[in-house]
Amino acid sequence: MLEQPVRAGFDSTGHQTVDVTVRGGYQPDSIRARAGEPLRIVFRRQDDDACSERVVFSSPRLDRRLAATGATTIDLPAQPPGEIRFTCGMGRYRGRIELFDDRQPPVLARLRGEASRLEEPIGTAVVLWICSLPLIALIAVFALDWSAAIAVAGAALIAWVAGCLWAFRSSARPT
Ligand SMILES: [Cu+2]
Repeated sequence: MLEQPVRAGFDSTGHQTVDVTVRGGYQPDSIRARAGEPLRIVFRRQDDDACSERVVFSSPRLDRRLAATGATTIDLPAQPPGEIRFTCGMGRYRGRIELFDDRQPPVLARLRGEASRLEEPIGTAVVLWICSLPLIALIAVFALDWSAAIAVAGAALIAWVAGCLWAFRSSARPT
């Protein structure tokens, strides 16, 4: 039975940390924490059930005795994104830690930002180009042959895109 995940916080010294009460189970039993940073878990026993005596982590493989009174601090080294499970010695108390990565690969993030920046001017340019096609067709009928008309249409598309990129860039305000 899993509760809503509890997000690990940061203590005054900058350690990623979370408190877990041990009483008939782990509270919270579902934790979200940032991958790639050490995680400090402070267990506090509030019962003397045999299940509260030990805590076993799946990865890194750790088996620790919990002090009968007061707090037991367990420091997990930085881990890649994924899931860590922790249980009592016989697997009756259960908890899980979800390690998430909140950083995007920089190249991907930059490409995405660039794409969303270009979307508007290029969309506008294509609409303007389609609107100008009848005019180009009209000119083609009277003055040019069809291969020349296609070249003119291509040049018009390039001109619209360049013009819109320039117009949007010069109107964009720095934020
Ligand atoms: Cu147990």
